[in-house]
Amino acid sequence: MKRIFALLAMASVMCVFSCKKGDTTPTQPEDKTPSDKTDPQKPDDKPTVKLTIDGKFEDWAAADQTKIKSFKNNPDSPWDAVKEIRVYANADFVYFYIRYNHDSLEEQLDLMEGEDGLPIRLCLNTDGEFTSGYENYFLEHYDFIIEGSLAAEGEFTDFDGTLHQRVQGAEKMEWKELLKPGNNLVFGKGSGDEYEIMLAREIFNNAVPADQKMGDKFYAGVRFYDIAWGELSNMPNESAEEGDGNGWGHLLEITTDK
Ligand SMILES: [Ca+2]
Ligand SMILES: [Ca+2]
Repeated sequence: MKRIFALLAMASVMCVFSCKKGDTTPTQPEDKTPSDKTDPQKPDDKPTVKLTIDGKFEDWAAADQTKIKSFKNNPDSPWDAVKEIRVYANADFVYFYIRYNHDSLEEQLDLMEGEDGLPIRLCLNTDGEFTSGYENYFLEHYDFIIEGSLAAEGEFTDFDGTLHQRVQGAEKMEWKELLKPGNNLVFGKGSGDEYEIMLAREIFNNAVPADQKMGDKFYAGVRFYDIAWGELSNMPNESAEEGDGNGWGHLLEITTDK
């Protein structure tokens, strides 16, 4: 008899337990629903773009491409030496990616005998005003160039650059040097046909006039030269059959990812 009471008592405890569980079960999924929804959304809302300047380019391929501005060479432009550029900006840095035409790059590196070579100019307009500044090679004027070389003695080297601003000189417009090489403004590495560069916004903004600091939106293009400073390419570019027929394109509009 005791055993029956014990079994009945156990059964009632189990019933209470399972009934309670049954009562609460319908509310549990509802409780969970909001957190289940927000968790997977978080990474979609704010995916991080992580780029490292190491001469490896898997990071660019893995990044959220909607956050990166890219431009592929227009085959009807006067140039073919550079296939693609990409630009990504976060609150601290601006990253540039360059992919050369393999044959053009090989030719340039082969021609370089004990000489520096493969100069580029990063062209920047940071004030949203496009009529002052330098008027050539892009459809918008730009105020700053960062000039440096991507290769020496036939191989890619680390990138270092001088910063110049287009200003009114005593008699004419001229480029005024704001930062010399070794200033840590830019750094870059390359391998194969590709090269990547990182620009430190704080160093740039400390060097330029207060009304031309790099804000959330700015404009960028890249000019490419051969070892004798002949023009290799301008990116972005456009068909030489359109506009003025010189193949100049619009600077890329870059919005900071924050
Ligand atoms: Ca990298
Ligand atoms: Ca301007």
